[in-house]
Amino acid sequence: MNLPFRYLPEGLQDADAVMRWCVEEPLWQHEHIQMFGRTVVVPRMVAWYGDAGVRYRYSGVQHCADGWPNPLWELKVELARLVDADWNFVLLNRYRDGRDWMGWHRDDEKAMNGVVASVSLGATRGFRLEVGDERYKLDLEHGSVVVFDGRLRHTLTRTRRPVGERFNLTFRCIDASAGHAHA
Ligand SMILES: O=C(O)CCC(=O)C(=O)O
Repeated sequence: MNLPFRYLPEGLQDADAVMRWCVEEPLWQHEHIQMFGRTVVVPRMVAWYGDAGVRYRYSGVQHCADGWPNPLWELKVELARLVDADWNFVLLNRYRDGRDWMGWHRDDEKAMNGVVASVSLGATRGFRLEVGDERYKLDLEHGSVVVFDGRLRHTLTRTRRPVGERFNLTFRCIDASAGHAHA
């Protein structure tokens, strides 16, 4: 069967070390975005890195990258070997517990090339991907990588189950020449 994603359950060599880094180092932010004409605080925390000067704009907010700290650079190199692709930006999401989530959406900004390599660290959480009438459900485990076309509708679901913290790192390729990628 031809699936619209590739799931590598134990894709990463040193998931524990990257997770420790995620707890300690990034400057995690509460993000405010525009939705249906209103400003809302997103139910998770975010951070981002990438090639210096690369800008990724979504939901009315500009995100400008300023380089790759280790271990993210090493992780990017590892992923490029696993999946035959390369990225110039990574968006980090921190889901503090089961109440943090991400609603159905598409990452279909003009500047974004479709292929996303999405790394999961920490608690297992439910991910859904929709292609036409089909819905696919994946439980994303610690140290896993899922590769998919970010332009497909997808969501990270909420849960009432007591779950620990989870980090998600989506490696993306932003086209710097697409007009609206720059401020
Ligand atoms: O946390 C996840 O696994 C999903 C993240 C996501 O959908 C996104 O960053 O666009």
